[in-house]
Amino acid sequence: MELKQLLERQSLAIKLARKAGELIIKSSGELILVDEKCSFADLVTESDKAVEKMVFDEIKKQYPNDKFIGEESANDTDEWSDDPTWIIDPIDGTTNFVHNFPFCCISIGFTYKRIPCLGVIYHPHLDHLYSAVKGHGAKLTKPNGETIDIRVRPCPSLSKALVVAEIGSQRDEAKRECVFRNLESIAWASHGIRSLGSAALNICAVASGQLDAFFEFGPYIWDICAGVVIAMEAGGHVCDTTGGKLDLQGRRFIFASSEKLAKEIADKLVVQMEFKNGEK
Ligand code: 2AM
Ligand code: CA
Ligand code: CA
Ligand code: CA
Repeated sequence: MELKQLLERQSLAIKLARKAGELIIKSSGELILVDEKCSFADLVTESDKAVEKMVFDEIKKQYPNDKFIGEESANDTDEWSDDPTWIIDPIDGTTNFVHNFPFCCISIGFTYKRIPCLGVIYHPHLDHLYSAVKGHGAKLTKPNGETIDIRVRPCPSLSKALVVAEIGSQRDEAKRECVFRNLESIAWASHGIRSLGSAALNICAVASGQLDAFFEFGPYIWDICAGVVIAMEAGGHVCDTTGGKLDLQGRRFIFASSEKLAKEIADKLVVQMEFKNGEK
C-alpha cells in the first residue's frame, strides 16, 4: 500500500480516536454495564459498543471495501485476511473505565497483507495521542499540541527493569495459578511489577521509555495490533512469550526495550500458558 493511502488512513484514525475519547469521557459519569463475558471480571459497557459502532460507521463511509475486526463485534468466523483491515479495541482498560480510574484508551490498528502498518492509541484523560506508521517513527502528541518522537529507553538487564504485566480476566483456578507463578518469577528478578489495566497503554509506556518491558498471556489481536506498530517504530522488540516470532493472534505477548531483555523475560516465564481456539 502506498504511503499516501496510509497517511490518509492515519489522519482519519486520529480524528476518530479523538472523537472516541470525547465519548469515553462524556459517558464516564453515566456508566451502563451491559454484560459480563468470560467471567465476573470480564466487563462490557454500552460505551464499549457505542464507541466501536461510531468508529466503524465512520471508517466505512470513507473506506467501504476495508475489512474490520473489533472486540465488541468480533465472532469466531471473522477471518483476518491480506485485505486492508482495521483492528480496533474501542475501550482498552474497560475495568478501569467502569471503576472510574482514569487509565484507558481507544486503540486503532490497521494491517495490510497481515502486516501491522498503522497504529493510533488515544488516552483521553491525559489527552495523549500516540501514533505510528510503519517505517516512519512513533510519535506522541501532547495536550499543548506539540508532537514529539518517542523511543524506548535502553535497559541493560532484567535486574534493572521495571516491568508491567496484567493478570487478565479469567478467574478459573488453573489459569490463576499459572499467572501468579509467572508474575512471581519476574517480580523477584526485576526492580518490580506494575499492573495498570490497559495493554495498549502499557505498550505506549514502554515505547516512550517510562517502563522497560510488558508481558501478558491472553491479549487478543485488538489489544496489541496498534501497539505493535508503535512499539517497533519506537525501537523496541516484540515477540511471543517464548522469545519466538510474535503471532498477533497467539495471545502470548512480550514487548521489551531490547531483544536481550525480551529473551531474559521469556526465559524467566515458568509456565507457557496455552489458549485453545475460541477460548476466552
Ligand atoms: P479490555 O479492557 O479491552 O478488556 C488487562 O488484562 C488488559 O488485557 C486490558 O488491556 C484488557 O482489555 C486485556 N484483556 C482482555 N481480555 C483479556 C484476557 N482474556 N486475557 C488477558 N488480557 C485480556
Ligand atoms: Ca474487554
Ligand atoms: Ca483490550
Ligand atoms: Ca476493550
